Amino acid sequence: MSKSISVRKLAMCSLTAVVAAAASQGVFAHTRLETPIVLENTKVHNRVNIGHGCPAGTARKATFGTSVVFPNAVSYTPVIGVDSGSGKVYTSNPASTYLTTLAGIGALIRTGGPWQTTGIKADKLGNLDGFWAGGKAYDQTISTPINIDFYSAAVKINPASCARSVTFELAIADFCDASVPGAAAKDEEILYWSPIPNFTGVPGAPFGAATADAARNVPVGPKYSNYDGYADAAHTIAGDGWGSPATLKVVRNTTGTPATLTSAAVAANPLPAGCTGNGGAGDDIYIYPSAEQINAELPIWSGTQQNGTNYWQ
Ligand SMILES: [Cu+2]
Repeated sequence: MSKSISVRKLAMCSLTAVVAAAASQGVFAHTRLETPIVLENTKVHNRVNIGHGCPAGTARKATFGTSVVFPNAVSYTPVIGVDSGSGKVYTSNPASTYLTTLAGIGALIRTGGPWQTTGIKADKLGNLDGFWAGGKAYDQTISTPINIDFYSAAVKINPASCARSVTFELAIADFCDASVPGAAAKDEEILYWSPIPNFTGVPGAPFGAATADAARNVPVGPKYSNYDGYADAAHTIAGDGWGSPATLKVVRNTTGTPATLTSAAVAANPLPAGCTGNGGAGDDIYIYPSAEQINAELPIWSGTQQNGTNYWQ
């Protein structure tokens, strides 16, 4: 008797835990990478996880597709921030100052995953800059995240730099209604996880909506890209979408990695002498895709190099 009660009680607790987990996913899980922090020079089977659909409120609208862009520093000039311990500061140094992997950061894996219709995005040189996927509406009111598989590249940090990490800021558009043009879309139609480089010294900053208010933490100013996602000021939820991009942080392997039974040793990439950032631990570097790249590559084309039929812009 007591045994059956305790089993029943256990089942109830489990159910409560599941419901609580589902609820917190709806509130807290944004569109983010499954593995957002990786070691340098390490290719990772990664995923874009779409945690919830479009607003308003808790009755999120179903997600129909996504468009994902990684910064490219070969065909475009990204905006770069350096944090040496007191916040990001703009630098006009080229990305090659900090990285030797300048493009080709995200390569779609054709898993036959949640969306059968997919495409890759590349620059004119064929560097992989991202991908899109869509074609079926997934109600995420209660259900699990939607996962899009891709490889994040083995990114190398320039040994001569003082970078201890390099973080790529992604531009992502999640579609709940892809029939609406980007410039006119409200949050309930397209949710933009937009990288907005609002920090010290960025030319043209601060960027933001003309209808900004302090409660939503949206600064006043001009747009950054055409896909900032503040067309619908009323529906912008703090922390959701605007200025809340998914990120891929690459950590410098300063110690090296010993050999294991299944892997070879990896040599250390120590900081050079004389690095002063963060008390000598090195600088944190942030790479934002240029507005030019977002405007060119976030739209969806049938061709891989922004050519062929335009499906959405
Ligand atoms: Cu969210």
